[in-house]
Amino acid sequence: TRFNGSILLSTAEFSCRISSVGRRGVTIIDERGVETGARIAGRIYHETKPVTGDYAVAVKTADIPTVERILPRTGILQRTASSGRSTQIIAANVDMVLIVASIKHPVFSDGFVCRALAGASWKDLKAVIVLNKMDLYSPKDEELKNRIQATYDRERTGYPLFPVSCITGRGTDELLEHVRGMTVVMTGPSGAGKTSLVKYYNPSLDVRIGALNPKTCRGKHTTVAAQLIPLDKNTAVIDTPGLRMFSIDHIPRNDLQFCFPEFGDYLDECKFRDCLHLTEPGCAVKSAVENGAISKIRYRKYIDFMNEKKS
Ligand SMILES: Nc1nc2c(ncn2[C@@H]2O[C@H](COP(=O)(O)OP(=O)(O)OP(=O)(O)O)[C@@H](O)[C@H]2O)c(=O)[nH]1
Ligand SMILES: [Mg+2]
Ligand SMILES: [Zn+2]
Repeated sequence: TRFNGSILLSTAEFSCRISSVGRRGVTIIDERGVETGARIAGRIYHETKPVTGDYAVAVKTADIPTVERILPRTGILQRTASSGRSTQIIAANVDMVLIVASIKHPVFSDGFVCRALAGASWKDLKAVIVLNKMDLYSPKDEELKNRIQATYDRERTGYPLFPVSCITGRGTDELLEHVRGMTVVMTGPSGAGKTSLVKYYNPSLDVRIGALNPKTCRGKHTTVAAQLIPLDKNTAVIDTPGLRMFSIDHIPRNDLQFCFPEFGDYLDECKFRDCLHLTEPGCAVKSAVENGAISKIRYRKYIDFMNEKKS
């Protein structure tokens, strides 16, 4: 036996990372960065179903390796599954979430961005907003751009915003510097350009990029499974399928207020200790919205999400 970091490995075992999960098996990346297909030992499915980003231990067997153990996870990104009945782990062992939206095509959605930010915050993950397709920006988009910048103002929310373009490369160096040394997971609506961004960073990648539906200007759900792509030895990005909605039904109603970082300073100042910042008198959050310290749009989304939740 030998130690690899803190994991005890027998001679036949090696440590690896799950880079994608398919119906029949998974792909793994070993410590030299080589990716291969692997099977999953049957009993693992009863313990921990593997997800993209998992660290694992595999054994070499005659044909392809077998994954025998999934190591404990840190930093998972979850959402409520489309059935609404269970939570789904989108990716494991991530340090940060990149919420990839576009200035247009498809149209920018505050609903998507605010839900995804709340979902990241719920799991204590850092998050950044990537505003893609800036090459399509024209002077008539100025109002929208200013509006987005004001709504997600880093000074208030703590979320950095990176305007980028996969066509001109604008902003991509700054974004890469920001994520270096981490595993980051991308989420966003279909067609926002998540796969285009990884392809920009790694042009030799064999991944599909899909044209938008010309009528709706939305994506066609080109990426169908989460895939981990190493960018350098210590940096990896997980590309995921575009979502119609980043559901946050799994966040308890009373906890949603803590998923809006800019509410933080005001939460203790409300008149009632159990204030949910809806219609209660003496609410410090509402006063902050009225005097402009908290964005009206962010607060409106909070109210919408609260109203959607059955208490
Ligand atoms: N003009 C412009 N088009 C872009 C940019 N980035 C991506 N696109 C286009 O947007 C479309 C969708 O790109 P994808 O990378 O497949 O989008 P995605 O977010 O991965 O979509 P799903 O896999 O369906 O979730 C393609 O036609 C891309 O060429 C950009 O920066 N500027
Ligand atoms: Mg894609
Ligand atoms: Zn309040």
